[in-house]
Amino acid sequence: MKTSFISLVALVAQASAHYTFPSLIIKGGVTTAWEYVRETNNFNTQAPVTDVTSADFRCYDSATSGTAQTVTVNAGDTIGVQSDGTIYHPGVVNVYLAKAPSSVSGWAGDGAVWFKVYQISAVTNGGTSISWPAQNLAGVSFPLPKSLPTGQYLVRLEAIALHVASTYGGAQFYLSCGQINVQNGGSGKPGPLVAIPGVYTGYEPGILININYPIPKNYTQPGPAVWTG
Ligand SMILES: *[C@@H]1O[C@H](CO)[C@@H](O)[C@H](O)[C@H]1NC(C)=O
Ligand SMILES: [Cu+2]
Repeated sequence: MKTSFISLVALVAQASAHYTFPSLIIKGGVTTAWEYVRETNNFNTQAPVTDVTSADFRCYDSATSGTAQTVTVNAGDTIGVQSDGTIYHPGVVNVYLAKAPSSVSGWAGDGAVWFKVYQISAVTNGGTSISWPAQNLAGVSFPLPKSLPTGQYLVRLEAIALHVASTYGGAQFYLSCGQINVQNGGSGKPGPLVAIPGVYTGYEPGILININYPIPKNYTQPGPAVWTG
């Protein structure tokens, strides 16, 4: 029963070319789907979030139990987030962290608590070409800064698909939140801190954009600067 359901999900994923991000990459290995990542509403439809002001823009888990286990890592480790397929659409990626006051389990992530630790932007060439290094990746790996304070964090990856982003609300956000317990951390002060939702209006030049014509001369990555520790 379970197997046939999973193969049906795989077929639907191929047909619609959407994707979810159900796994973390820990010590180079891909973890079981929804083990350390909060199950998202679209776990069987792969449909994106398009309203950047909605509550689901944070972790997309309003219709699921939103529970997951928490995996222990060290500050300075390279970890990642893995999709159930590939990042099929042209677009960019941002990875945000938020530190829970204590246990991350069941923590909502309210308030201006999120900071960006990684991004994959576009490559422009003065209007002659634009390319998308995140496109077709299956997973996104990134370093946790060595000075990241010890504690429990939500890890939120968003892959912003821009193929139909030329009208408001057209950009598609594929996102999920994992749970990590960071040990051996430092005394860095992560920032700038933003709220999610709240970080975007949807009118940013990197979100409301026609990527096809005219070819953009430049690309402005949405969100705050990356905190590198
Ligand atoms: C390109 O740069 C200009 C000038 O700074 C800016 O107004 C525009 O929004 C940028 N375009 C994109 C797609 O980021
Ligand atoms: Cu899609």
